[in-house]
Amino acid sequence: MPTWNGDGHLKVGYGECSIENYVCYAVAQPRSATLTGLVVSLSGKPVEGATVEVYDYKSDTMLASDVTDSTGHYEISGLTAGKVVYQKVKAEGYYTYGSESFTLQASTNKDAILTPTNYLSGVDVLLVVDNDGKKCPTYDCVWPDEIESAIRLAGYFVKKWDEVIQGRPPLEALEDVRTVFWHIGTMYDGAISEVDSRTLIKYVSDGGRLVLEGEDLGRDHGNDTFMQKVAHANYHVDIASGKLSIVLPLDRITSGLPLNIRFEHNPQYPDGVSPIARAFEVLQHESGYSAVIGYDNATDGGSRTIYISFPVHYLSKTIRDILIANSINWVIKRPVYLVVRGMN
Ligand SMILES: [Ca+2]
Ligand SMILES: [Ca+2]
Repeated sequence: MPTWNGDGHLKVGYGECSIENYVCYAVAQPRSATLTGLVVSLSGKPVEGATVEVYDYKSDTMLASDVTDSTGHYEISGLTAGKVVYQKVKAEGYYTYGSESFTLQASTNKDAILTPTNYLSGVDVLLVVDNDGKKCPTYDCVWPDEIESAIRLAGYFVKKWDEVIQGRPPLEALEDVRTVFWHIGTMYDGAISEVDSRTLIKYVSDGGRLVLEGEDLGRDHGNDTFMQKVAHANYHVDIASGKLSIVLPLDRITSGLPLNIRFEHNPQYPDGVSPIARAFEVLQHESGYSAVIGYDNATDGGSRTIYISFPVHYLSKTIRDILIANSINWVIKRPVYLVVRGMN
């Protein structure tokens, strides 16, 4: 128990500490905040009658809402400045728009672009371009066109979902397609945000099929619930250098790949990870850490996931195309033998 010395010093155990530098702050009256914005469709048309909801980011509870007018505008007043919130926008015929978190100022403007639900009609693979991390190295961060072309070459109908333009994809969008490829590349510091993380945890626990790619997921998430339940991996190091080798040579995920794979260009920060219980290693870095991890709960009606802890951009096109095709085929569980035609 600290006791006063009577000379401006506190006696704590055998030592003393000064309180001369302590300053008292008056508690400021919270300032009110107003949120305004415009809601348009992906084709740029204003959306009338959309419900705009503001949520407290931490507790995920709704604070206020408004409905857009005939020009697509909304205005929500009576909010508190300084509060960290995010926004959902709902309208008939569109996927729910989810914004990233932001701090309310006295006056904040937030527009939203809604993706129509027919955007994903007949789509096999949704390629989520997670380009909204806070940081990116000085070079490019995402290369969605390379991945899109590999998925198309594998015979699938693929559509991109650009997070910066379309917002965070809701669970319904992920569940409207056969599988999701979540591409982060070299983005870091919050690419898989709390909003994305909640969606993906639910998606995988609902039995979703997912390929996850990014060199700093582990660096950003450590060993949190997302890493355990979605990536199915433990994180060890930010930079796991060296070429790759195949751990499962006869597996469908590695079929057609050479036993040793050199990167065409060395990635700078490939995460070194290892599989958690029930997950398994597919490719390994020379340093001994896992580079690709698979997880299969499909026999119990659950999910299948592949986590690639480096940017596939750094592989040669040939290797990249094979790895992506194999990964999608495996998570979708496409039959090994195609239907033999002309047998009737
Ligand atoms: Ca994101
Ligand atoms: Ca890393």
